[in-house]
Amino acid sequence: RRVHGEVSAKEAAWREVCDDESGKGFVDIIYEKALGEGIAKITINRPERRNAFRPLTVKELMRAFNDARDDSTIGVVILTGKGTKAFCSGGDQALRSSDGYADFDSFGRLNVLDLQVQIRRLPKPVIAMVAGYAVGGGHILHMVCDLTIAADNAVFGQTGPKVGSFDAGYGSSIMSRLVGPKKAREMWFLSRFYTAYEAEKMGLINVVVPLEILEQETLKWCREILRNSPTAIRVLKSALNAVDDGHAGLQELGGNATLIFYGTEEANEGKTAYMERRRPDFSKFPRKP
Ligand code: S0N
Repeated sequence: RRVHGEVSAKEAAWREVCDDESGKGFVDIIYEKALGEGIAKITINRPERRNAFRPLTVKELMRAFNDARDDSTIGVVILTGKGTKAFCSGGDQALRSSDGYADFDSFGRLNVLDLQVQIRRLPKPVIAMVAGYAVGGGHILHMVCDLTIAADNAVFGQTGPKVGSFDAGYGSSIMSRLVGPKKAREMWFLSRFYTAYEAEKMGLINVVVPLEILEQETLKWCREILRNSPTAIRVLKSALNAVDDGHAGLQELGGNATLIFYGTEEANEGKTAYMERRRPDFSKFPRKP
């Protein structure tokens, strides 16, 4: 019998990462990597606004996620909010204008939609680590993450119909997949808030843990994932999203098949023959049943 041993719950040694674009620290987020662990942590850092996001927040989040994707030492990404009061309270309503959210530009935008797609397509698991409120667009962010680990003080819900907004994209379709079409209608139409335990019961999140051990437990989940085959995880993430994401989902899954095929002798024979200006010889490769 193989013994795998307990997964460590020790604290991580976080090292802050600068913004590639400015060469300095980020403004609206904190981006860290756990030394020697393969774990990245991205924290929305606007606690005075319950971690509501503005366009700059989303741009910084996208740069950090992009870095985590490109860094081959990183295998899992944690998305969280600063403090214990909120994971994220959605779009910053003070900056909402008639064409989206505007901070330093004279026009508005809904760039959080690009972030949702980016998380969904990132070929590594993204774990939402939720303390406090995950509401509005913040609730959608946790839903597009692969896993959600919630503290016992977490609160989940949509506010759109109360504040004159809605997410008719992933915010509706993924929710319906997670909790079922009836419960999704309830969540959107009534715009109620739900406790962490109610959310767990309806399949909206994976687990509820005491607030004091939220990060510890999340790190355990990360370390357990990191013991497993990165390629298997990568293909599984795209496979689990493929049907719902339509052509884009199939493209992601298909891209993984190509990536794996490129590592075979058969694929290499095709490329080598082209480079050597000869006809490829695929005769030695079996046509498997
Ligand atoms: C989160 C709530 C329930 C917390 O209540 P609590 O603990 O009583 O704190 P407050 O006193 O209310 O808040 C503390 C301070 O933080 C500010 N603040 C909180 N949330 C926001 C926010 N979202 N925007 C701006 N400021 C916020 C408060 O104003 C307060 O500040 P001070 O101290 O100065 O008074 C509670 O705060 C709450 O209900 N917040 C609002 C939640 C909400 O309605 N969010 C927006 C929902 N909509 C979206 O997120 C849409 C965004 C989106 O993802 C999207 C997707 C698809 C298509 C379009 C969009 C889109 O962008 O519109």
